[in-house]
Amino acid sequence: MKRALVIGAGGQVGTELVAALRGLYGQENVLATDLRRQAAAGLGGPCAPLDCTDGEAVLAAMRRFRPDTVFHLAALLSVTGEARPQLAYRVNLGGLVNVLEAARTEGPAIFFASTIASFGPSIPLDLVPQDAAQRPTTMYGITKAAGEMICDYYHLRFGVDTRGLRFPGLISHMAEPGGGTTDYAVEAIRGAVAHGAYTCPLRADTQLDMMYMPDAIRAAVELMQADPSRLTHRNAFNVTAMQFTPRSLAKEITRHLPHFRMDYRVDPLRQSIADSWPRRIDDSVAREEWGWTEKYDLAAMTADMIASLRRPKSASAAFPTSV
Ligand code: AKB
Repeated sequence: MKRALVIGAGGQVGTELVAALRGLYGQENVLATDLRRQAAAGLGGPCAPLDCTDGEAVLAAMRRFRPDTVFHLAALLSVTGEARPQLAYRVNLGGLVNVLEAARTEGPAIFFASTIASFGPSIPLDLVPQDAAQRPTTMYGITKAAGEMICDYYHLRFGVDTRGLRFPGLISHMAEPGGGTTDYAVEAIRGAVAHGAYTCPLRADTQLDMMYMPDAIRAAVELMQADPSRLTHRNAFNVTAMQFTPRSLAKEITRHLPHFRMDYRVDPLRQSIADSWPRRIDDSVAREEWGWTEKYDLAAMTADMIASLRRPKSASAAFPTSV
């Protein structure tokens, strides 16, 4: 990888991925694009507005910039996807097909961000294996499960180098998440630092897979750098770093902020989404095929999040420069 195009760069993952890629490959070799012009411009460096549902615009961006790798991150997440299912379908699937079609002629490798939400409640939800049946019940999950298959199709049929990760809930302090069910974890830590309290929309015992953003960024970059001859799977790898419940997260936060209080006002939509997702996925295939390993567990993530949120903004903007 030498030159990367990031689509959906202004989101929670894109913000940190762009910074990491620019640290690795040079500012001028990473083009940040987003539907919202300001979101891409705010990252500094080369940027452009881009709507992934506009196939001609996607093709033109690839022709102009000539990336060898495209990180396709633009998507509506689980809660927003239930509020606007038709839009989620157009952006999450239509946008992906536009990216794959352009890649077919322009040749870059494609990173696809899939999710634990691509699984559904019809399978045992503890230690869900890599190749478990995917029968998601949210529009977000349906678009991501179908997206994985379309990515594999473009690889098998047209030779496009597609690779993807099933991200768990992602926790970060730089850009705020938006529209996800697992966002509660970020909101809880932010709430703890800002006011010592948080009202959680999920039941105290709701266990989900999670990952701290530095691990997620490293996972995406390492997967795209992996030797393709080692990859039996492609779209998409289970990856996880920790599992916790709102109750165990609250307990960990109180080790740093003893007066923190979490109370609960369960949102039925978010709870039903969370109940349809794995309590834990098995990521041993990613560990075997390209050496995935996490660096942050619940304790390390919580300590780093709290320290970063307490630091003045400019000092906390330190990006990883090597993976
Ligand atoms: C969401 O909660 O919708 C996302 C996800 C788990 O993919 N963070």
